[in-house]
Amino acid sequence: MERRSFLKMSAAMGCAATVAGCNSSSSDVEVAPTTPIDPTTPASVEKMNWSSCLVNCGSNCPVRVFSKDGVITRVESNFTISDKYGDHDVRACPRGRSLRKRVYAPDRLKYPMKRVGPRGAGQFERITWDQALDIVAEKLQSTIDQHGNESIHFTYNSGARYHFSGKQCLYRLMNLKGGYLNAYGDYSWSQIYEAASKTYGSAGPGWQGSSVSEMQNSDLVLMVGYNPSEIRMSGSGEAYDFLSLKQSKKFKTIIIDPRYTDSAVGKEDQWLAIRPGTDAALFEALAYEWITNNSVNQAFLDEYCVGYDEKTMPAGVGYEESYKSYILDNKNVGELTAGANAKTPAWAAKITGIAEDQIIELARELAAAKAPFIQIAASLNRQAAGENNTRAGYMLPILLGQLGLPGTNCGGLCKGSSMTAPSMPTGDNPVKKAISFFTFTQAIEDGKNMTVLSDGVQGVELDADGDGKLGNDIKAIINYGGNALINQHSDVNKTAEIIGDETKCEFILVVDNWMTPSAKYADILLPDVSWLESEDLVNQSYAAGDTATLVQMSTSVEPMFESRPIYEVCVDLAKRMGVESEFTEGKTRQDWLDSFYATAKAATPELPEKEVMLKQGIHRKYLPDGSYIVLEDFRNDPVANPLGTPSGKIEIYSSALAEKAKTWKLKEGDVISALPKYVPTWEGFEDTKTKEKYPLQLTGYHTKGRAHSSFHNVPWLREAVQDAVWMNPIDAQSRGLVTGDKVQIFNDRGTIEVEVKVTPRIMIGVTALGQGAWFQPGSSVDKGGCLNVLTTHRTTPITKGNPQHTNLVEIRKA
Ligand SMILES: Nc1nc2c(c(=O)[nH]1)N[C@H]1C(S)=C(S)[C@@H](COP(=O)(O)OP(=O)(O)OC[C@H]3O[C@@H](n4cnc5c(=O)[nH]c(N)nc54)[C@H](O)[C@@H]3O)O[C@H]1N2
Ligand SMILES: Nc1nc2c(c(=O)[nH]1)N[C@H]1C(S)=C(S)[C@@H](COP(=O)(O)OP(=O)(O)OC[C@H]3O[C@@H](n4cnc5c(=O)[nH]c(N)nc54)[C@H](O)[C@@H]3O)O[C@H]1N2
Ligand SMILES: [Mo]
Repeated sequence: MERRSFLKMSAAMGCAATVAGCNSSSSDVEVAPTTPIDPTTPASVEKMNWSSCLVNCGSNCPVRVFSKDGVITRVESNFTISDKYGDHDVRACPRGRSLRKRVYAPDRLKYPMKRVGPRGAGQFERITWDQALDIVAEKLQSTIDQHGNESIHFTYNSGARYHFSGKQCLYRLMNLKGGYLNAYGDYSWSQIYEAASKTYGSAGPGWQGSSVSEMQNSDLVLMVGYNPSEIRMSGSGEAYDFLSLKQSKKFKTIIIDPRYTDSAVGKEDQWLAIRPGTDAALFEALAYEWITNNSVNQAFLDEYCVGYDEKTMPAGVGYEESYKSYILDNKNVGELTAGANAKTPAWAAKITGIAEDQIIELARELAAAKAPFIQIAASLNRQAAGENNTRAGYMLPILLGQLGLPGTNCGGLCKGSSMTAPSMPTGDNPVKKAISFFTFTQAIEDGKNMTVLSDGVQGVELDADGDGKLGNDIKAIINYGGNALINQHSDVNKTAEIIGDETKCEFILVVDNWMTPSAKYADILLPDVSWLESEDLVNQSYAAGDTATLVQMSTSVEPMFESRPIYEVCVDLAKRMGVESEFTEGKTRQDWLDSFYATAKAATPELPEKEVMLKQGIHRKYLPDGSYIVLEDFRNDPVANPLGTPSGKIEIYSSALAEKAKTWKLKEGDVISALPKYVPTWEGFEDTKTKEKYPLQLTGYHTKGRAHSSFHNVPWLREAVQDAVWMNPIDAQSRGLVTGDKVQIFNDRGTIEVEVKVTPRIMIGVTALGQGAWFQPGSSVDKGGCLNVLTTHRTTPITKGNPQHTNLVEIRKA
């Protein structure tokens, strides 16, 4: 790069010469931080490009990027249309609006780098692109030759939702080279997928329930852990839909959450504080009330479901294994008397912390509602018994027969509207073996001995004893656009040990924009371009609520320093690895982009020509496919439209799970059950043994100030949203803590230091911390405040997923 433009960019970045990843050049980069831009500067002297905030919050918001002489001056959101709901702008939240700070962050990666110190220490030296790509190609090839394709693994990554030049390019390259070890599931919804597919026959109804718009036809919206105001913040997003519909005052809202969230704060009709991980006990008590008061929808249960009572049990399974018998703890058909272990409101009150009379009242209100809209949020699936929690939640609409009808939801997450924008085709992975995304650390340590029945390995041959082994370890990792190599994965201290050992995983490639905690573990670290330096056509992502969008991104500024788009990097790697023509299919970068645009236009004919889109930036449509009622077809005609379950019906009793319960090898305390059940778990409220040492429950949440770990390096956002652990005044008083105190949160896995926020917005005995702060290695106390120092590698029982909201801790003054 020319020295002049390097200095200009360094100036824009306020580059601190000592920051890792920013230190390779001489001290001539020590310049004053960015001069503030006069907000009255007329736009006419600036250039404006459309771009998009491609973070994983569920919406890819459009942003307008203003620049002058090749330097970004400001970022604004979309305000071109109107504020009328349904015809509204799609305005980015403060994250999207702070993108200038992120592009010019001092820890921006500038050059390809090679590790020189111990792995994880963050010591690198600058190398050329040719040197870097030679090493990467050689390492990948030699790993394939020595250990096989199944020893190469991609860690989970959701940080850059590009369609063209993103992670798909790397998957495509590796598929052309014989593939890699697959991962199934994800940190967001693994246990939901399992719960929904066992109950409804596909994962769809779980992560795609009814659209938010159906709330208009509801009289009671029950939000169990659902917090749109903090997790769906975009201008097109569910928060805006929810609040706009809420203003119509047609429906009552009841929120069940350990925290008094922003979705509540005065707008809710009722907040019921619940202990994390105990929702299933509440659901069972509601079931008890409905069964004993004859308010279950018996006709619906008889016609549409399997396993409620003696009438619909699978062949050979008796009433005593039915849901009704379980709830009543009564083995006699037709009797409503409660056994000693009946799931009564009094029983559930002790577990959940919700008073008995409030549970009874909630049962009454839900039963009386004409069209209850029930959403069981993903936070319940990120608990130690996540699969059972979620299945138990689906029982609410099922027992009431309130699904497939206007204004109702099956318990799933709201379906977002969508318009098609194609992505780089990845091709098929020739390797069929797969591990749960969450067990990659185990597969590095001892993948060879991971099995189907113990560890949920998929796609392997079964031995004579009916089990099958993965048979190999992970030897190389590709980490693109993700921070789950360490920061977003659990038990950071243990993870650091595993990935820090070069004899186990022999090669780690990281591609990112910033010197993140995961980037520090790279052997080769490659600098990607940022969103604002990229051209792409992206859609609304996966959870943009009722407004679908297409956004035409164009490059606002040239790629900074030596950063390069991953598409180009993959072409160069493909050349080195002998698959260039297969990779490019003879197309240029522009050919790909043009063909993607043509495909998008074919799917959405009213999309203007690209020239027009470059100027207007966004094409949007409110409910392009109308309002969606989940399982409507099945409800209308269950014979013509059977579900994908073995019985074709809603499976309250799952024979597939009954079989797994018999055959799978589980850790002590783990439960797989044919019926959805409340399970008292390790490090849950009822784990009295661990509570002797660590008496406080600690749940994570997705904070407004970041998306996961993304945007942690934007000081504006750190100021706007405090990273503090929430604690009830009663718990604080007994520990002598006041708001603003530095505290240490600790358990057997580690200690972190953060501030405390003392607030009645969290229930007694429970604490909560926003996840995603960056781990700061090097001392026994993580001063970065990364929640995952405290979380465990132990998996959920069925999907071997992430129970990251289940933790017991103690807190003391630092
Ligand atoms: N304790 C706890 N842990 C959790 C969760 C929790 O609730 N509690 N939530 C989990 C969930 S649901 C998820 S989805 C995961 C998310 O985990 P990740 O998918 O790892 O998400 P991020 O932390 O946002 O990391 C995204 C990375 O992408 C990088 N990036 C951004 N833009 C670009 C780009 O243009 N190019 C490249 N190459 N890189 C880019 C960012 O710098 C960042 O390092 O975290 C999980 N971890
Ligand atoms: N601002 C922001 N938005 C995001 C993200 C982000 O990082 N930041 N991440 C995005 C991604 S990838 C995902 S997967 C989603 C995650 O979406 P969710 O999984 O729904 O988000 P969480 O914040 O983990 O949990 C939501 C609420 O559940 C509560 N909660 C925790 N445990 C329990 C429990 O056991 N029972 C009940 N009833 N409530 C509980 C928390 O206090 C929190 O208020 O958010 C997306 N949106
Ligand atoms: Mo997620």
